[in-house]
Amino acid sequence: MTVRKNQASLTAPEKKAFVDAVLEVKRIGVYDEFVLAHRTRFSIDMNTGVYVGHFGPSFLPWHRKFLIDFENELRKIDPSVSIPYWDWTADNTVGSSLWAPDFLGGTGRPLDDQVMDGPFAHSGGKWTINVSVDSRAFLARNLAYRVPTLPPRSDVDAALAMPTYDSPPFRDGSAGFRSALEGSAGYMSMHNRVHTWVWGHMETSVSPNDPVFWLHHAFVDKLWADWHALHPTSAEYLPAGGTADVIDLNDTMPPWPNTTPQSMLDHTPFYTYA
Ligand SMILES: [Cu+2]
Repeated sequence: MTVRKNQASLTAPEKKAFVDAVLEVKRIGVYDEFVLAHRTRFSIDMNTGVYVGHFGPSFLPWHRKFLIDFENELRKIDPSVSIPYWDWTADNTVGSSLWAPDFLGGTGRPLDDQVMDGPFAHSGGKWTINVSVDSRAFLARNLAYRVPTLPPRSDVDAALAMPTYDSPPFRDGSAGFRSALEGSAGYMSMHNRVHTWVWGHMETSVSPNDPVFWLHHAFVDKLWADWHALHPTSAEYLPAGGTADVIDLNDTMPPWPNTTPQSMLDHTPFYTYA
């Protein structure tokens, strides 16, 4: 049984087990396949106008499947591990235990944003950036640099209160829950704002190079589940069919051959939230 927990409530051994599993998935080369898959998808999303992983309704089911696949790789290493979630409305400072050296390490140094402590510091020898968009071999962050604050709970509650999942034209800025959660006001709101707040690799198409990517998206995923619980009679996903250049409910989502939004609506066969 896979139970995803709030990262703030993890015990020291649970943190170590998660970190060790991530480092092992990295060591065997599988981690970088995920970074590459995200970069590839982001590039197609940006350049073709066919929005699958980002900027459209399938943002949520695409990332749900992406996290399930990654979690399965972690659990091949250690079946006790699951992806924790980071509630960035609560643990919203640079001093959060999330950024301590026994977990993800802290912000980057002023010179070049290089993360200098924790298990993912380049100097530790276990975390070289191989799939990138520039020449940096080290993990980079600059917490609270580009935008000083993380999204407030009031923004999350306002999104959760919206009764409609998504609406035409099913793109960036469409009315409804999905777009509000993804960040309809551009790179300074909601899910997008969190990427910007972390900065460094998290602000690029190779954002999964920073392990906080998984914790961020686990919380975004939990908010989708929370939204459904608040609106049990709303369509859990839209559009239902026949929409050009948009992933409809029963369309397959690349790169997977058999994964549709419909197949991702119920997360409970895969994991539950503590
Ligand atoms: Cu993201």
